[in-house]
Amino acid sequence: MERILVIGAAGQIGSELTLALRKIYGNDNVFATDLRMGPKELIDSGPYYVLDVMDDKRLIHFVIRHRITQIYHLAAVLSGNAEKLPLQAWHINMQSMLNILDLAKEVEDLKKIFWPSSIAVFGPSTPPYQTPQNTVMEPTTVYGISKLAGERWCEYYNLKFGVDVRSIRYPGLISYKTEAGGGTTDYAVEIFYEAVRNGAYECFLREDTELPMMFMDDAISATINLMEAPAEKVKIHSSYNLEGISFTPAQLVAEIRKHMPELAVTYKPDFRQAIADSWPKSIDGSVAREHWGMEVKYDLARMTELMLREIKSKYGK
Ligand code: NAD
Ligand code: AKB
Repeated sequence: MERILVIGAAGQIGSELTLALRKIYGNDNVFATDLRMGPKELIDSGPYYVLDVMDDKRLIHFVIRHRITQIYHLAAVLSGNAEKLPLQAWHINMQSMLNILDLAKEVEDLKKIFWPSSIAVFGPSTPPYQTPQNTVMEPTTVYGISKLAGERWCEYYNLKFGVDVRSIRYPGLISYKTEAGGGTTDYAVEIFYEAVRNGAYECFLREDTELPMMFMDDAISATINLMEAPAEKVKIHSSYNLEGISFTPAQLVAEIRKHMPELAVTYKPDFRQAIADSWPKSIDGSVAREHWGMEVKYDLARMTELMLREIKSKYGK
């Protein structure tokens, strides 16, 4: 029987992934943890604990006491916030993952780790269109440097100690359950909330900034498929490229205006523009498709329609 620990469960991905895992493995077998209290649905549906992943002693006790067999480690400082406090972000992002990889090496029951990487591992010298699985990786953000170093550590622990660690380079994720925080792709979530709440949005990226994105349901399915794939199919233990949809703010605005023609948008690029400019515009996910059958169900039109419907219903509109 699997007993799963989700770290960073109150965040944008964790709040949805935890519920999806509880559906598969049973509510009582999926332990949600975070530095802060999470959404009600998460607390009411299964075990929820406040736990700091940096507290390695408490972490090891928790894993042993609850006989944890898999960890999804989602706690991190994202790209925009990391640029404000680079050394703190480096420390949190690196030390937390090393605590967990080391735990997996030592604790016999702990069989599998999921750790997310990002398109931020790529940099300005990477081919920007259909960025391949293996290519030049010279990130210029502290977040990207921490993700690239993290990928190298994952592969190292797999090669040296046989740790079964699996990873995906998520693009920008778009979802309606929990608002995004601290990232560069967050504009593509914020715009839906502001469109519904105020009918207007000031975008912090230029209108022609193309970035790789994905709807959360596709990302959750990919994550669970990768974690459930037979070991022989998972041939990469650094991280897999994930191909979703690519669009610019202007293209997203045009799609939203098909439903809300009155939406007013202005553009005021800030420090996150330089981060976005250093990232790829689209990703080649053929290796993930070939190895473990990655699939994408949501295109821009389907995602936009669903985001607006769900956020409107959240605000009773
Ligand atoms: P998020 O910021 O929404 O959630 C992270 C959660 O971690 C928060 O709830 C936070 O309270 C918690 N946390 C922070 N420090 C902690 C600590 N010391 N101990 C325990 N919990 C702590 O982030 P997210 O968007 O859900 O991203 C999750 C992971 O996926 C991160 O590693 C991120 O880099 C990666 N990722 C996310 C995206 C995206 O678009 N959301 C894209 C690429 C990669
Ligand atoms: C961010 O913008 O920092 C994240 C990411 C793509 O890693 N959404």
